[in-house]
Amino acid sequence: MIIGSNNIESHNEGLLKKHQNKLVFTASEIDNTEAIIQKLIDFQIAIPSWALGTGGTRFGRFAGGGEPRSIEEKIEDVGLLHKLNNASGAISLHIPWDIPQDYKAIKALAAQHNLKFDAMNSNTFQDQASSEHTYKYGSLQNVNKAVRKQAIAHNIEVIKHGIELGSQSLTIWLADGSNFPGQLNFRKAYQNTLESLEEIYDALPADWKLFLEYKCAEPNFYSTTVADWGQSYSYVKKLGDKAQTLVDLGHHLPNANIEQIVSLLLMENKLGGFHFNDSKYGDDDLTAGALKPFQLFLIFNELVEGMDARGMNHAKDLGWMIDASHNIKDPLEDLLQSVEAIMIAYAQALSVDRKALEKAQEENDVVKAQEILQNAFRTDVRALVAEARLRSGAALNPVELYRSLSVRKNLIGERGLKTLATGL
Ligand code: LRH
Ligand code: MN
Repeated sequence: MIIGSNNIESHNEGLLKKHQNKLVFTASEIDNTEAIIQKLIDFQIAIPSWALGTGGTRFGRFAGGGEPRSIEEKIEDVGLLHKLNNASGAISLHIPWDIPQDYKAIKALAAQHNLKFDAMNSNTFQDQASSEHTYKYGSLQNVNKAVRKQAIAHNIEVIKHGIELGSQSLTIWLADGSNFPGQLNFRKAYQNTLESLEEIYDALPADWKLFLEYKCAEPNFYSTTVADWGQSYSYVKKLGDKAQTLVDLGHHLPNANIEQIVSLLLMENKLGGFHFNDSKYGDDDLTAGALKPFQLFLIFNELVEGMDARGMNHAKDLGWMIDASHNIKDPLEDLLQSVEAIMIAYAQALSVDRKALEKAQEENDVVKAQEILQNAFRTDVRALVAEARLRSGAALNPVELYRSLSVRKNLIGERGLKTLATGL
């Protein structure tokens, strides 16, 4: 299904007056409105290829119909999102769930939808029918050198796919760990993992990055070999400048101060990027900003502060990706909501009066400092996010247009009700 610019224009016409009134009011509340709008226009969030179908849990999966059956249809779906919000300009592939058969054709199709290929994701947490060795007891940590060799070869194969597609980064998430005390020698598991990562690191092209994603638990429930920011940092510090830590918001122990972790990794120039989502209990992979919007704002507040302190380019110098799983919502509507929530948190962080905040902090004026941050969080910046879309040819209200065009009904018409997308 293709959404035409005429669909966007007629949708925006109906909403323009109300939008302009809100924009005028918002601009009267926030100083650097124009600069914020430009930064929002430049900010692109990569969409995970594995989150375009219905996700599930071990207790069940309720497919919604019209799911993409191939990498081509996944690119079309991300193209739909990008047409609606002009803020989803990249797709992040997961191998072997999305092995490109014809690089040239896939690149041409992505270009047709103004999409780039963001980080490639390897998968050494599932056995493939063709696999000689099992990852039951881990991959890069495995006591068996042949298993580690297989996992290293897979990651190098993923890099090769990425080079052909124009990607410039590899995300490694390791399910490796143990379920019971005594099962694993932590020191040997660390050494095996480091040596294996070094072989993968050596296979990286000069202009590539390796993102090492940490996770506190699941699928292992006693120890995880890359369990937190500190362990990931210790690996990427040893690997070299091309290796950095990836922060998946759902991968922390309860009450972890993620914004402080972000601040430190940025200071150490070891923050590679994000997997945005939200959660209340575990790795729930829910819509970004749906449960803890203030935490998402605080994370962007540290990002703006830390990136400006290093003179970094907000749009280009970090990996901005969503990693979510849609068990009960239309995957495309859920992704539109996640992009919106991320844009709102970024705009709020850009509206913080940094000079006044610094002054309050230097004077230990705690109340003043709090008031400055809470004022930014309580300021409605949605008109700025919508204006950025309007100026870049997208829809003022993407979810509303998605529904009024009955996109899901059309996709079911094209693909059928029972289609299942590859992924989790
Ligand atoms: C692990 C994870 C990782 C992906 C997977 C789909 O929980 O966050 O980023 O490989 O989800
Ligand atoms: Mn993730």
